[in-house]
Amino acid sequence: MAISLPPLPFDQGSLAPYMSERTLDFHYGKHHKAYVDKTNELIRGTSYDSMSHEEIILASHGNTPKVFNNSAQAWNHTFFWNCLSGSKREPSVDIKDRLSEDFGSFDEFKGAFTTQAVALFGSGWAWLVKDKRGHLKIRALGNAGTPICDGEIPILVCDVWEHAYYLDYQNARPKFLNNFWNIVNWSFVESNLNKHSIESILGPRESLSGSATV
Ligand code: MN3
Repeated sequence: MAISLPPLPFDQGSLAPYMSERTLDFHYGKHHKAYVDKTNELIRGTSYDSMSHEEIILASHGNTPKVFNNSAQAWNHTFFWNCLSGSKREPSVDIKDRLSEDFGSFDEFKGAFTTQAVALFGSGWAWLVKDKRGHLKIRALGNAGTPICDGEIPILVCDVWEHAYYLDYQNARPKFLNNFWNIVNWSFVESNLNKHSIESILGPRESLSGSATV
């Protein structure tokens, strides 16, 4: 079935000044939309057409690069928007404790995530994931890389493709990362910590009723 471009889960002006309305106009309205449209164009009339969005990603991985790149980029962007919020709420004590268990402290987690996001060469995504043993890890994945292909639960992501920050920060990725922490949706992060499969991560906005469990 066709994949969808879900509405942004926040008001488009609410992330300013950390992420401008103009950046979202392009990033969501043009880049994300293009990945969705291209995926639907590529899967029409193929065996991918009957799959859920996650099944398309898993089945095309290593087999059909164009389908994988576009469908994974579409999925990653939907996940990314869910990671953002204009409410500027602090992370809960529970999240801080959980991150401290695997990273030493909350600040050490933020530092390690920022370092890997800044160090990723070229385009890609910095992820906080829960691995198969339940440990939290940071993974910097190039291009359309997505942890669901490795059976890991995505917890938080930052898009470090240059299109994510160029209008607001030009080439200053470290500055974008520092400001990213002001717009993280910690409620979404916390809900992901309790997930054991990718099925319910994006909620009803995406059709996740398929059998793409990990
Ligand atoms: Mn992007």
